[in-house]
Amino acid sequence: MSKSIVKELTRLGNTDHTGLLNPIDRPLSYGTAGFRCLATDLPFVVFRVGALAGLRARQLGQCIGVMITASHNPMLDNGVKVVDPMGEMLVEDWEVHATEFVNAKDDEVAAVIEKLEHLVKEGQLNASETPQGKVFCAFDTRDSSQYLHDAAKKGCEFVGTEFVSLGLLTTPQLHYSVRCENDPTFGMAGELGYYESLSNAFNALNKNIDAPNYDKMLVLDCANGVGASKFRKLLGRIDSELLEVEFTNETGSLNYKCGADFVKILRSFPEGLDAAMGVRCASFDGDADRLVYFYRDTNGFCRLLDGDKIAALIAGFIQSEVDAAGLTGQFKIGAVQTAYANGNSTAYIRDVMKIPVDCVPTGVKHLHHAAIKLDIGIYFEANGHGTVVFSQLFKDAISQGDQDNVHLKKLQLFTKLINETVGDAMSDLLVVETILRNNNWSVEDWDAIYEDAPSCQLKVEVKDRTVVKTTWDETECTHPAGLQKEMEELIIANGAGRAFVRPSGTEDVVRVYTEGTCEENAKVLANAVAHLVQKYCA
Ligand code: G16
Repeated sequence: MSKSIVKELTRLGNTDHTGLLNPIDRPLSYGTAGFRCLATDLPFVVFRVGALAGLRARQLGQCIGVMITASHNPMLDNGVKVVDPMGEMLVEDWEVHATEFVNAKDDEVAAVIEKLEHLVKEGQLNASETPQGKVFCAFDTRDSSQYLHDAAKKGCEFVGTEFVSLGLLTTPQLHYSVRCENDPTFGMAGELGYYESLSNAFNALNKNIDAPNYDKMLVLDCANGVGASKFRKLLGRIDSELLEVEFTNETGSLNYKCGADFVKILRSFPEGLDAAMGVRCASFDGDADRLVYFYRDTNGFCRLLDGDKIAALIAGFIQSEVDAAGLTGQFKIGAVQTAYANGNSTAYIRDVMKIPVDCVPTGVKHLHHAAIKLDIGIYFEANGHGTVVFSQLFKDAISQGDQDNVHLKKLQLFTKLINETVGDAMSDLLVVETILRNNNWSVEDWDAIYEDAPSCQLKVEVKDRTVVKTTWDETECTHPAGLQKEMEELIIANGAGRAFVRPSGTEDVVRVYTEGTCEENAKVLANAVAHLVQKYCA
């Protein structure tokens, strides 16, 4: 950890890490990614979140996770989020408690803790024995992460709950471990269990498949994040006849000019990666919960295969395996996207593949909730964050069916290969590679399943991004009044397309997304909308 950051954190967060006192004069809110801001603002926040997680663990008598990361954000940011017992995001009413706890003035903290202790007691009344609960905590490679981990430990111990440090992990590895700890049928908690389960499933799904169009060589941009060392460990358990990886961006500046977010937004190659034509490349983000693919086309341009294309690839594979296994029509299969999904991906999945598509607000918790209503719920955000979830009904059917049916077997292995708890770049990468080999596809074959509608994404810096408000599904802007109307006039003047804006939950910006008749047209529209945002937010 760099000495200056420790010094600064210590100054702001008390020497013993407790940071109980709130030195911030602006409200913080538990959003899609938990609390996220400059690391120097976080010690007291993480201390309180550690305490909150400890109370939640005791309320349920189960293991709860605390992840310290700011994902794709720059090195100087950090964040903290809580993982609920099944590896899912924190339940909504506890998000409200978290916001209240963190914003409590110094003289209000005791009352908030008392209220939460009351919830713990209520939880314990409903339990047959007094549950203890524990907290698993992990962190990413940021300079501030270890320090903040210590603050979480102090907070958790402050409320008397056992704290177990899992050290440096990817975010999805922590989600997976929490789930396994509470539900051992899911797998073995911890890094080793994770590697075993994924590599066994991958090796079994890929062996003895003759796929001349599939090239086992992949170039991987690790965003200089935690995914680099963790994917090396996972790869060490994978048959080298099946997959070879050239690693780039392993130890440089975190997320700087590289990583999934950089490649997705700029649609260009990350720094440090110069791929030859047609070579399959992939990018993780800083905490390895997002994945995008890309390659250099015959014109030398970077072609992006984002979360939408990954979703379409997975949906096609699952649908054909379900049909081949003789299960057609027996289970509800669906895809879940957000308003950011490329219009042509939605049309392809819904109209060509005939798989229903649901649209929900940004944030993995919204996608996850919609997906678990299905037997096979495929959810992906365009930014590369997504996974597949299966109902118990479906899992029982594939495990109790005819074990000589190779397609049932494949589906069983697939449920082990994908990390159902949350979007996971390492697991999703192995899923994509498996499907490409099974389909005997090159990256160009995959890219050709549909053509993306020309689109553009921009970030607009404004004084206060929270003045921008949208409808539930984020497709229309409700505030500031007049902005939506002027945007619609711009779309008409532009000749075609769509446009929407929303405040980011992880960065101090308003995001603009447009689609148009061609790249230039989408870009012109995006720039015009960005000017409108600046005007209305001035
Ligand atoms: C987090 C959430 C993602 C969501 C993203 C949105 O991503 O986990 O589900 O898509 O925030 O960010 P924004 O609101 O800035 O567009 P991550 O990868 O940063 O944890």
